[in-house]
Amino acid sequence: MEYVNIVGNDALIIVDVQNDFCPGGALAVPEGDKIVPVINKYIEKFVSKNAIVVATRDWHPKNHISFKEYGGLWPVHCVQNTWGAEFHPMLKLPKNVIVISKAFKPEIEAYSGFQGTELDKILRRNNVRRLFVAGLATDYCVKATVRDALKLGYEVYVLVDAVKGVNLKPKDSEEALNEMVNAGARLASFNQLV
Ligand code: VGL
Ligand code: ZN
Repeated sequence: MEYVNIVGNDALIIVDVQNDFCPGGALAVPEGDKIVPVINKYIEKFVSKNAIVVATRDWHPKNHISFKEYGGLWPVHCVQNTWGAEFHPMLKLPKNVIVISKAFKPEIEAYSGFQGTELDKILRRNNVRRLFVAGLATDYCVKATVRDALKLGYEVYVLVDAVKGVNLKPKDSEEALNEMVNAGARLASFNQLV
């Protein structure tokens, strides 16, 4: 097993761990909340190394294009300043977490945390080269974020024990992980990080 030593300019990217993507929410990922305690362990590890913690959030206006009534695929979810858009209550984000809101314009869908945001600029400013990606959903926003990160030149680790997928089709998450690896991502789990 390959070990990965976390250092101060590494970044943990927590994708969309919001109420609406967890059981009880409008677009629940099955068992989406099960990853929360695992992500909390990663947060502790990254904080202990003085590394960077980023949390992205889906942050839609009420009339967002991704909603069914506006021609999109999804039920209304993650509407700005509602309970559904809040981070899961058990997620222990550190005080200095960097929150990145995305897909906040009515006409623009953004699965990736990089699309239409300052994420790349902020990471560059902090000399970040390696990203460790956790969160929801493996087959949508996690995949899109990882693919953009690789295109932008980051080294990317997908934290396989800290992601969960929607699986509209049963194998979507598995295929998403394969696609990410084929695009250059590495897979890692908690016991590999030191
Ligand atoms: C997401 C569907 C719609 C995600 C966001 O965070 O994966 N999925 N909006
Ligand atoms: Zn969305």
